[in-house]
Amino acid sequence: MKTKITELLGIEYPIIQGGMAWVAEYHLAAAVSEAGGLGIIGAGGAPASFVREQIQKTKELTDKPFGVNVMLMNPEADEIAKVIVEEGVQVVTTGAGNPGKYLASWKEAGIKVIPVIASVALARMMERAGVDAVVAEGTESGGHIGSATTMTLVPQVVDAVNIPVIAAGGIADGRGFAAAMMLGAEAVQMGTRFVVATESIVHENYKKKILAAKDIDSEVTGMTHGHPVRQIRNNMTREYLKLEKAGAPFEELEHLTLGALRKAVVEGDTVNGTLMAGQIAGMVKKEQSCAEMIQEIMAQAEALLK
Ligand code: TUI
Repeated sequence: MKTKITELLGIEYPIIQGGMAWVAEYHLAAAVSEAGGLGIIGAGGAPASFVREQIQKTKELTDKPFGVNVMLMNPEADEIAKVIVEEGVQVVTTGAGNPGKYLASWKEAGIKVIPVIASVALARMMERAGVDAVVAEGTESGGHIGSATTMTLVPQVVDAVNIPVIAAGGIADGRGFAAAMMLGAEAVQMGTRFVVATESIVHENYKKKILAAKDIDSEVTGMTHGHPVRQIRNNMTREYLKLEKAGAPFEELEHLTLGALRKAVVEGDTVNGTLMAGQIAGMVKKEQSCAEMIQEIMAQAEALLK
């Protein structure tokens, strides 16, 4: 399927893998790119040296284009921005902030820059700053989120900008893909479904929680201090929300989340770990290879779009 995004990025299918912190490491990124989508390494909160290693390992596994996601709250974001240029990465996505200060150096290096945005205002600002496309991410997504739904955000962003728009949030099969195209998107970005991919290094316990999740099993923590994060309900979210309701200061809550995503992904702690996942987790029912997922989604979408 040809779209403005497959043309821009030189990929076969308009499916992009979300740059999920801890989860989106080189095995997953390489597998998605090899399957014809765009794999992305999620820099998350990692140091720049780790991101460089991840890029080099991805290059060993695939000759196809792949990207790096820069989580802009990372204290080493400046160094990571440089590593991306030095390593000749072809595509950058950004999250949790405004990437304005890095755009000039990335564009000069010929990198395709695609910020993840959660509002029309930021999409417009990014277009004026010269980015190549935007990911419009709805509140159905896992992790750090905005407040607009995918259904409302995508068409409003499509109307507001002339650059291609990639839809994210609540998409995990061919129906969601086709719906995104109807809203004017040129591609989709998926996270939650790829968390349970065979090639995903996420702990089995975490994968099982996604596979067992129902439609209303996620919770949003951190709403009161401006960093809302969607994750599967567990002891962690219950404790967090109790403290948040009681007016606990940001520092105390931050202490609680500190390292909790790593705990879930690496150690498989589903009780006190942060199980980031989108609302579509309720529909993700089987572990498959990235290639199987992409083929299945494309076949279903193509049949529907006909
Ligand atoms: O970034 C994401 N999702 C993420 S980042 C992440 S790591 C993390 N862990 C714990 C706490 C916080 C983060 C987990 N999931 N998605 C892209 C995204 N960006 N969603 C929303 C935004 C966003 C929000 C505000 C982008 C820009 C923005 O404002 C920018 C500004 O300064 O105006």
